[in-house]
Amino acid sequence: MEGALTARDKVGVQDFVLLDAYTSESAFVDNLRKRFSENLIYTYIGTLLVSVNPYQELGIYTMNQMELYQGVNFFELPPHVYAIADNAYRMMCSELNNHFILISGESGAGKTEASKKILQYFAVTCPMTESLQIARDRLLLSNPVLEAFGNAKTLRNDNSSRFGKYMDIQFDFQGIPVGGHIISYLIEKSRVVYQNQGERNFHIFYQLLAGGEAERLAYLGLERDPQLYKYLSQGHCAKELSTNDKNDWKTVCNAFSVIDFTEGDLENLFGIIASVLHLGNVCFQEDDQGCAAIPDTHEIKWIAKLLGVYPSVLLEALTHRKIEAKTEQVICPLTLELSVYARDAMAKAVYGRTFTWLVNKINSSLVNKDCTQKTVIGLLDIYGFEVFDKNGFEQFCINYCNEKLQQLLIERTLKAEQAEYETEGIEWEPIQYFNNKIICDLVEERHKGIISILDEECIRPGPATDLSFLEKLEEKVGFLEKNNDLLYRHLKEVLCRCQNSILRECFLVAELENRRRPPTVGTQFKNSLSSLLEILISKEPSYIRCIKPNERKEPSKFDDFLVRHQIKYLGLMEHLRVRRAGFAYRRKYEHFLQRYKSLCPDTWPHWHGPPGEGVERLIKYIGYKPEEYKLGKTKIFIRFPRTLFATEDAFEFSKHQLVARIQATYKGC
Ligand code: AD9
Ligand code: MG
Repeated sequence: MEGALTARDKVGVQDFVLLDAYTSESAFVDNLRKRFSENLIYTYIGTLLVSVNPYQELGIYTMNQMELYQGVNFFELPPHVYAIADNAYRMMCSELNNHFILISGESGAGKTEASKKILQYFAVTCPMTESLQIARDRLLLSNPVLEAFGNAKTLRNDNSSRFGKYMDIQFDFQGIPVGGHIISYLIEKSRVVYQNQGERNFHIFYQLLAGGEAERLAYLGLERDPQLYKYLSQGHCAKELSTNDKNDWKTVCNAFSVIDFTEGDLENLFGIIASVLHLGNVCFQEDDQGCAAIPDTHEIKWIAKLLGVYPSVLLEALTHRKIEAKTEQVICPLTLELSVYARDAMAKAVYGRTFTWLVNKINSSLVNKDCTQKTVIGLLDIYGFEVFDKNGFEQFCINYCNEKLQQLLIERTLKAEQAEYETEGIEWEPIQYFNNKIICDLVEERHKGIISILDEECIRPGPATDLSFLEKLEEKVGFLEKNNDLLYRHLKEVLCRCQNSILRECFLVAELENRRRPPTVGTQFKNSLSSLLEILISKEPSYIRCIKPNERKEPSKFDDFLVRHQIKYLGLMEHLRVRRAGFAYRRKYEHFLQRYKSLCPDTWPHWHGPPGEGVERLIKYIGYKPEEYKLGKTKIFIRFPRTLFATEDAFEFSKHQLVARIQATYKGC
């Protein structure tokens, strides 16, 4: 008995529901810290998994571990991301319904790593046929490709996802992964043209330069040194990850070959990547009339070659603007400032749409037409909540998205809890919680929400500035230009008519004919979020909440203040309170019996009656008091953790006794 208690004191409890002082934030932090210092990075709150980034390889993702967690009852083994994956998978197979796993937490907390571990778990443990191996490999290899184009080094994370990702893994009726589908959200295009101090552009640029074959670089007109490119060197850390870049390039190239990219696709794709780099090096000068000119056309020639456009046409489009009058078109020269704006807008549009093309291309390789009956597990790895000293439009969108998902969790958790008590026939008292719906409304409400006001400012005649927007909001944010995201028509025409086949798919001529203003970025984002929520609402949820232990990306450092802050805004205390409001613990009769049957002579070694009855006998024997528990239709509900503790200790004790007895028997032999 003593031994078990000491162990608990040292390593904490593996489910917060078992914390005695469950309302205390300090006890919560203490428990996480204790476990973290023992390299136990996972802890449950009921069925929700809390994960603390260890910033080191812990050897907990081995084949042995994967085998261990297969088909095992959730609470039988220490908490693990594999248990979450396995549980969703088993439920999907037995109930033939769809699931999703929502992974949240701030930037650098370990979301992307968790999602990769889950995908690997399915790839390794699910049944497989030879013909479907390629589907599995493509699912796995879509990751390095999307990370190369969508991730970047930021101050918070060396491999920060700069897009949101929802991935459906599709399974056939035998539980074999047969295909998938990816939806991406709002890639951070502004990074293509500008990076903060200490940050980089998207990995792919550096990978191409570090790892690309000499002939390829020569063909693209590129030099190896990233410092030579303006779009790569503003953060002053272009060379920092260069060894990884070289290796990652190989991984990405291998992935491309498995995901069905032709040599032609790659030529076009890297033609685009290279032309973005050339574009960044296009320099403008002001002529006598105050108009922009491009004195050195070296870069223009390379872009023209790579994209298949006439150099003179491109040059004109970068320095002039077409204005449509009623009957004629007038071509006006641009000022230096506007030319720089046009150049950067082109780079962002080209990169952003190429990223969407890439996702579509991967999706077409993940389609499985032969399999009609499919269930899915969706993995949502969205960019984490982030706050910088200076926050822009991106942070606004990212954080809004996190608020929406938090709202989903609150509603689903409470709903699920209530529904469970109802179906099990147990009474329950609803509890108070902070519903962040008001925050979401503030952003998205029609006419009054921030996005509506922002849109109004963007379309209003007369000079709309961040200032006039500010006056309306009376707050210090601003982001008209990013919301508008305008690419001058002149440049759009060039891109629609270029020879690069990827860009021709991305910029359709029909777009030129459509005179209506496209929806703003904020509105598009709001709409795509609401369709994401529709996707999620129809599925059974599992949650992983990731926590970042320190700001320095270091192993074994646990910053109490930082962790406490995350616990707060992730709503973990509330989640725990909800879980504990009625009954701290619940377990299916079969599972409860299976674990503790050795404690009662009536149920040990075999119980032959209905499991509910077996549990009744068992708890009577070990002496549960009536106020300590309730029996539902299929589950036992235990009100206080100490009750389960006592049972658990008794179980440990009986196990030790059993082992001692066996050892004594063998000694005698
Ligand atoms: V962001 O919102 O995309 O900026 P994430 O996705 O939450 O962020 P990520 O998964 O990329 O963070 O983790 C950051 C880094 O922490 C990884 O590159 C690893 O170096 C490290 N990490 C995260 N999880 C683990 C883990 N389970 N084991 C070991 C880890 N290292
Ligand atoms: Mg990530």
